[in-house]
Amino acid sequence: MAVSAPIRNRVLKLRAALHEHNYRYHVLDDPAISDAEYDRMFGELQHLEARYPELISADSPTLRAGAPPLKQFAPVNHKVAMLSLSNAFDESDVLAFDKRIRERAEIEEVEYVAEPKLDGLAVSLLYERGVLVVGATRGDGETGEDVTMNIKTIKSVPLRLRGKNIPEILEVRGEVFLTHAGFRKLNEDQRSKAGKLFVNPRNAAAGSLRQLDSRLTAQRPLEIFFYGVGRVTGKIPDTHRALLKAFKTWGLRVSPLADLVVGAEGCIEYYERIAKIRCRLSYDIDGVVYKVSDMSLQSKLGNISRAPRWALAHKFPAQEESTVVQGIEVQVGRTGAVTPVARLRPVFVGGVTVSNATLHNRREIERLDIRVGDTVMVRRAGDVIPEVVSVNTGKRPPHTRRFKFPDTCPVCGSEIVYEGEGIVARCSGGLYCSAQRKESIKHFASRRAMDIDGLGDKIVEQLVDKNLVQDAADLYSLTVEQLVGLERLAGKSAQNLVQSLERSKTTKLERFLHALGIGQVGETTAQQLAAHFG
Ligand code: 5U1
Repeated sequence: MAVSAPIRNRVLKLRAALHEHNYRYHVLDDPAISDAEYDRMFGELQHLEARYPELISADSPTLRAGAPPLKQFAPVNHKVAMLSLSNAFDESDVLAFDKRIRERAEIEEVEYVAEPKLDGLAVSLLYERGVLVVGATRGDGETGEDVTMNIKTIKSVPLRLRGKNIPEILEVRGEVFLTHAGFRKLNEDQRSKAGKLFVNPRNAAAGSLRQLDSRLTAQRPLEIFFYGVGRVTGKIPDTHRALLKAFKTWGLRVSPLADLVVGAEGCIEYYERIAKIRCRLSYDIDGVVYKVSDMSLQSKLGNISRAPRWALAHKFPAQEESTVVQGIEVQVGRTGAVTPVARLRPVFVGGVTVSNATLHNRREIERLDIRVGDTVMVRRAGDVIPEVVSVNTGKRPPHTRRFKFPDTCPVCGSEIVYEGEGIVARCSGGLYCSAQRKESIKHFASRRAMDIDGLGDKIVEQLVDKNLVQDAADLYSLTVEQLVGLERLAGKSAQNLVQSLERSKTTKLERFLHALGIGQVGETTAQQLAAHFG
């Protein structure tokens, strides 16, 4: 029996509404309804399509839930090769790139579109008359894999384009990625079901996109930004900048950080601007990309081997590098927290030389099964403390031993107790433990607390080791005579330190409260207490 007109209309209405809300949520970042309302409409459409399968269409939002597993991915031949990018590692490479273009084009100044280079997975999406028909991985650039069902589960991928002037055949290219939060959530889910943990967001995105069962991909919080075109029949805008604008109106999400810059100078300024905010972005980037904006100039410049002459990836210093673990120790903090630390063969990563990396806690050591002698991947992102992200067990030397977390504090010998479901280890020695005493005095003297000029970490350590101070209060009885004997405190410096200590007595109540290091009283609480009690 034919499906009645009201039901057919209801299905069409639900589909149109879900497309619209998806666009508003993922592309405009301006949702108009609650998640619960969206889920209700989605459920209703799923129910109607299950009841009336003849109403299912290739662009139905219900496809985002995934489909039964495939046996293997079919190959997809990229009619226009998916090129890679030439790399620049310093400013001279960028100057040379801009110079080459100016000379070839015989122009004085070039406009570029600059945008972050996502550390994800390049994909190609083919739209025919506005409907998504094929989604493919890059593969070797000539032939990729057909991951259409998986691509359709990505909520920010439009299944049907919107707006005007859409070319009949439009192949768009972009990068699939996971945000840091998405990556963490995915690994938490994996851990809770004892599944394999992913090393980084890029690997997790790649693993998710290459799932034969798209219902699993649907559960992975994959995202996408679009940045270019492949095969196109019909007219597209004549600058890259206008193309990205058109993408947005068609429902294709583009990086909100894409910008027009002029000349090599503009490119380098952009690089520095993005490098500054890189650590605050919610996803990984490994550089920025510059593209000549004028499309006719792009065609004129053409390609050189596998990369276009009109584009350049300007890379950031690597945030991950491999090195060897030379030791594993535990450190005792101000509150007694015992943190395992890997001592590393020094390695240049994230722009600095790193020789220590945190191993966070006992559970992390168990997860990594890190051992002395292991080759590990170290990550340093922004100002975050360097950490070990993975162990290459294939390179493990023979006769290594599992690290055993100590039962007693390596500094004072007190028992180590466990909190937070046995994950957080704490030395029970309190101020009996010289490590805790040293750290609490360092905190007391620190810039945001009492701000005692000249009382550096090395001096605090000597003061405690030589029993000249037991706690912060003792600092105020120190004399120049006692101090001059210490390393790094010759003559005038000892006098200056005594003066700094004297000066620190006139401070704000909130600083003093913060300096005491009372549990749960951080800077903000200290300010509130001071404001309340005056
Ligand atoms: N942001 C961005 N990433 N990325 C990667 N743009 C960009 N362009 C690429 C690649 C491989 O290729 C161009 C040749 C389109």
